[in-house]
Amino acid sequence: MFDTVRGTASDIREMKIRGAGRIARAGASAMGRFAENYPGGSLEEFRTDLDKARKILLESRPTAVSLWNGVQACIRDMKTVGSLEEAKALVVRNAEAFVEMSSNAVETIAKIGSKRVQEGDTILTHCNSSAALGIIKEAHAQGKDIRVYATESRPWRQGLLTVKELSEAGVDVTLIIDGAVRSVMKKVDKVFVGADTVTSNGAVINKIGTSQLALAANERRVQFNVCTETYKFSPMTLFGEMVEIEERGCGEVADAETLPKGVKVYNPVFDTTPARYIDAIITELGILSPGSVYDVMVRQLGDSIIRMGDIQ
Ligand code: RI2
Repeated sequence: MFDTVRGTASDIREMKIRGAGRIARAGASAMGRFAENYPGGSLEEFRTDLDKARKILLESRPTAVSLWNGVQACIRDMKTVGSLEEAKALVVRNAEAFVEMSSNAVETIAKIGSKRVQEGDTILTHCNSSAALGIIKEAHAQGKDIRVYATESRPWRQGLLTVKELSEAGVDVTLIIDGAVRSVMKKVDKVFVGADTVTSNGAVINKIGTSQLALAANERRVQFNVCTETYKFSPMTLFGEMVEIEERGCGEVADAETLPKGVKVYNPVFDTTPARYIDAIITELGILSPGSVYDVMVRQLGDSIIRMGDIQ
């Protein structure tokens, strides 16, 4: 019964499915498929099994709140249903609605953010963010003459995906190693990066190294833009929760057998960029300042804000 959900969770854990938006859509779709194929039984049994499916998915990767929001969106209004069939149909509908909303949000961000790109701009991006790349590709499609530097993004080297995607779109793109960021910054007009989670105080958690880009941009007064759907805003942070930064294995960084005995490896996947280094947060709702994230979060939560206090 849980095979498909476990399969998706394992693909997310092993980074076969990656990117904060993609893992959210994959999580929601897995919940939808689970409900659709649920074999039968009572409504109570379904609720229990759905909760188990939800937990399996949420355990796959801890940092990106997009996954949590995508999976949670699928169980919205579950308390209102009176039968198993109604409950299954609701989860399927919720999952489809989330995936559609999420895909539309990325497209809207591309349109809004492209207005921030000007003729002749040199852009720096980090890792592989569909929200950030959507903006760059849209600006290029509008005929703007732009150049892009893309970081390699060790250890997974998602920068190689970025340069492939951008070059296929016809964008002038140059790959740099992560250590070249500060050196290259003198040639850069604007930075566009994605986000895995945005906290209530406007800080952004994104791929390790993002905060170094922000510091180097700040030093040279280069505009630093974060491109993100608002379902990457973390409601838990309103209630004081800290964002867990995922740590992955030593093998991603170095072959343990080739390291001198006793050498340890520390491999954090994300880092935090404080709000003061961020010029704009480009969302599907428009361009926000980091200071307005709190208001958007509260408005989106609406009446459910009281219940959010019960989040474990
Ligand atoms: P989109 C990725 O995380 C990167 O940190 C990227 O900046 C972020 O998700 C947002 O990506 P990972 O899954 O949602 O590669 O914009 O660890 O595609």
